[in-house]
Amino acid sequence: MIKQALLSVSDKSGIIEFARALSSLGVAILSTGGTAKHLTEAGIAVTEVAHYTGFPEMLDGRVKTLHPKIHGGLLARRDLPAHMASLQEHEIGTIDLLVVNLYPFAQTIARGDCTLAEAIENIDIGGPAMLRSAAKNHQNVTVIVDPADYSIVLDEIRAQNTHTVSYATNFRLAAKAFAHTAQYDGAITNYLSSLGDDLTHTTRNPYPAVLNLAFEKVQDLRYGENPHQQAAFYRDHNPPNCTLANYRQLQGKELSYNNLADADAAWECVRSFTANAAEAHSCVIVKHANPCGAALADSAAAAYAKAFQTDPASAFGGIIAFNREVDTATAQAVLQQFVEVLIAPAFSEGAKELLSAKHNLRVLEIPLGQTLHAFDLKRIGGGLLVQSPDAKNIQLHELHVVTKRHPTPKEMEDALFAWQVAKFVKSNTIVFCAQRMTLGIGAGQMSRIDAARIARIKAENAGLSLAGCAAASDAFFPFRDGLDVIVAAGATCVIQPGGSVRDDEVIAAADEHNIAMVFTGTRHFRH
Ligand code: 93A
Repeated sequence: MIKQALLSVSDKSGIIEFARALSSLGVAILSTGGTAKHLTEAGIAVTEVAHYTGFPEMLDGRVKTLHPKIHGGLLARRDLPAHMASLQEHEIGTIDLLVVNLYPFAQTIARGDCTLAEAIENIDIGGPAMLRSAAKNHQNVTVIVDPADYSIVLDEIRAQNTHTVSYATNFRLAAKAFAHTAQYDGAITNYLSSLGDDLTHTTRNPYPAVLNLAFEKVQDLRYGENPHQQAAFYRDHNPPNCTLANYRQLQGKELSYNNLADADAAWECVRSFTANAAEAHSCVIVKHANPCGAALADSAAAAYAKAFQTDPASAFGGIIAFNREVDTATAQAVLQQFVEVLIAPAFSEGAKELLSAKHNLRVLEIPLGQTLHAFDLKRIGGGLLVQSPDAKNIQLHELHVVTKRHPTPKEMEDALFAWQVAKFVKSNTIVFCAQRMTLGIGAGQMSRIDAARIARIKAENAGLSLAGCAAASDAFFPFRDGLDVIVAAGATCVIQPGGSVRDDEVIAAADEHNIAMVFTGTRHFRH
């Protein structure tokens, strides 16, 4: 039951009408200096908090409501006799409704001429403390931060002759109050960190506060994708330890923006093989965010040799990732080429020694594991797109052979390998594979048929035969033309999601060519 309310607002819009309505319902009103004056002038009876606590507002208003009589009244659990006895012992009344909105920090710093001292004075301390007390005790207390909620709460109080607000409303308002204080602290964090580490406050950090709420800044980077762009690396507060953000750099030059982005693409792809083939060594070479070679083999060196064969020209200056320890033989092979970054869960002592001769080469150690980060974020103009990561790994029982001819076990193995790599290639994607290695990768094309043509050209350039190989397509074929190119190149088995309105046409084409085709029912667009 709402018997006593505390009103302390910087934004005074609607407060007179709300207070008058509360008063007429018999609710006693406590209020801080400015709010009390505003209400008294409107003829509403209020008790000043200073009078109520017996303490004057102090330190230029820095201490107004920070008192046990206020926080005791907000925090006491009405269902616990011990809490109620404490209130009684200290002559503290319950506060059942709290209305607070905070010092206008964001508006203050938005003024171009705002000084640091002014900004600091506009950091509200007592307001957020009360909001948090009331919101924590939402079982018993109604908390309002937004004038838009005045009428909702009033309607509820009036509707119940017990003068109560429902638990559902209290809960919703509590969440809103915590969101309000979190945003408020975010704005303060943003402002203070924007002043930089330099205590003369002459440099500015260009990155917004919201980043500090969800992430922590690891470092500023020399530049972004291009030298005229500013950049920094932020990581999750608790990133899964098998993700890139947990790299340990053993040697080499400072990592750049593009190094980090490409290293992530390589690491995510290479570690994805571990779940399916626990014993195999996988190697992935990435250039400009796309794999340009991927392979599985019985040793790291063999996996590297196969991955490198796919596209030696593109592998120049690439990022190379392994899912197993890099040994001396592998280090020796890798050092034959120009490599930007080398990543593995471990490096043998011999490998470390060899690699150290190339002191510019960046070598990263990351623990192996399967955990994914919680969300993918992508900036768009004026907003943000959020999605769960593409964690789908196809299970054998989900595969559906749609052609008259079934894949041979070898074709099926090649197809599944191709499918796994395709997931990590930018769309539109066609990947040719055989013998657990990529033979040609067509990445990032606007049309699927061109992705197929490019994958074929890549294989030809590398002198690799596509006869009898498998091909994966990250999404369905809208027409049979893409499939025709793939079959003409030599593939005898195709794996793709299916789901096109022209699936029948595409399946008929596959039957006409006497190849095997498997539908996964899952698409792996990657943009
Ligand atoms: O300076 S404070 O952080 N110290 C306090 O104890 C305190 N209590 C409430 N600011 C405090 N407030 C804030 O005063 C409220 O959050 C509200 O924004 C403002 C209302 O002051 P007035 O009623 O004097 O206009």
